[in-house]
Amino acid sequence: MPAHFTPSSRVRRSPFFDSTVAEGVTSFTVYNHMYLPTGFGDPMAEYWRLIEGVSMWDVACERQVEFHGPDAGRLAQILCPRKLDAMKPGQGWYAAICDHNGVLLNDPILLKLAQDHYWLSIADNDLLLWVKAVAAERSLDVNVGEPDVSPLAVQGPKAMGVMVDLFGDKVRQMRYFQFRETEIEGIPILLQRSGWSKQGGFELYLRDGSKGRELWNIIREAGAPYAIGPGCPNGIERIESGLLSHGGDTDAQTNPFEVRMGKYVHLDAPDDTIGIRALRQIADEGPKRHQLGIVIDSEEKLAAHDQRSTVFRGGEAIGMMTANAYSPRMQRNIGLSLVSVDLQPGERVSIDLPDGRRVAGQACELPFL
Ligand code: THG
Repeated sequence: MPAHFTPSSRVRRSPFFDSTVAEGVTSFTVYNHMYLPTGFGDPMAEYWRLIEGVSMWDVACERQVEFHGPDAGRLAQILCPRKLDAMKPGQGWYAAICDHNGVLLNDPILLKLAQDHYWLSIADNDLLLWVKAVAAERSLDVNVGEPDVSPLAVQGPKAMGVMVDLFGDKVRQMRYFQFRETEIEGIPILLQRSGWSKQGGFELYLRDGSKGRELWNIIREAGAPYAIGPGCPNGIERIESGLLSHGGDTDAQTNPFEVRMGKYVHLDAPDDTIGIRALRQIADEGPKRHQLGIVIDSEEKLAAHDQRSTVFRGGEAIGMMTANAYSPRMQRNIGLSLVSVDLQPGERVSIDLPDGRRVAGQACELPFL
């Protein structure tokens, strides 16, 4: 019998879990101690649904770290090495949260709900512990915790049609990462123009975990005229688009400059921002690695990997490929890599894939598409 996952209360189920099972989910990973669907049995249909249609994803594992209180704004600025003075309620900003050495800890979206109220919509690690410790050690007057919030993503070129039908024309005016607190058939949600794809779309942050099935069905029904179907954060599209997967594309030494997040780091952020001194020094000396794409020579469709493999130039190990997949739009096998700055776009490399195959390829700038 094949091995299987042992259910445990330590791995949390999303409010949309039962709905994804009813939709025929075939695989999960664990992200932020929660089950995250990774497939519904037809990877190509799921890919094209995202590229040409509209797809709905259980991304409740994008858990929220909430802080509320008189010092919430100060805490946000201490945590995020990006100048937040101009941030207004209703905005979301991408943030490179770093440790004191400038190592990237998480790449959340910071949401400002009010002057004294923020959420961090986090990537995979226990940022809540960090935020609690920082708030306490800096003696800040804030409450830090996790609210009852579960994002559901609606992604793809037809997502706008579904959202206009549900919420009216005003959603067209929403800028990227902008959000509104609203409701749908009495279910409280926060609606944001966002999502981990470059195909456009929205995320509905459900604010009542008992209403997961109801919300899923409302979106399913509203999306029916657009042939909406289930999907999940798509490993192929995100490589094509160069979207960062923290913990996958990064390691325990990665700083934001290495993974194309330099534009979200403001070196003139206040001196008491965690990591800012180290980041100034790294910026001054220049990062030692950078993130490049790799186009693999093979025209045959290779297996996708979400695991690292070593990249060589000549006989010399020069970094790692962190994910690869076959791109149906490019009709090429492509990968993301974190490699020495010695390696420049256009140079030839070889890669030892996790399945033991050795392939050759060429480095290139990101994104691919
Ligand atoms: N949505 C929400 N929470 C999340 C994610 C999300 N938490 C986990 C993870 N994803 C956080 N990481 C990212 C990474 C990239 C983006 C969003 C969250 C993203 N990046 C665009 C880019 O890089 O081109 C745009 C950045 C910008 O314009 O500022 O969208 O997806 N709720």
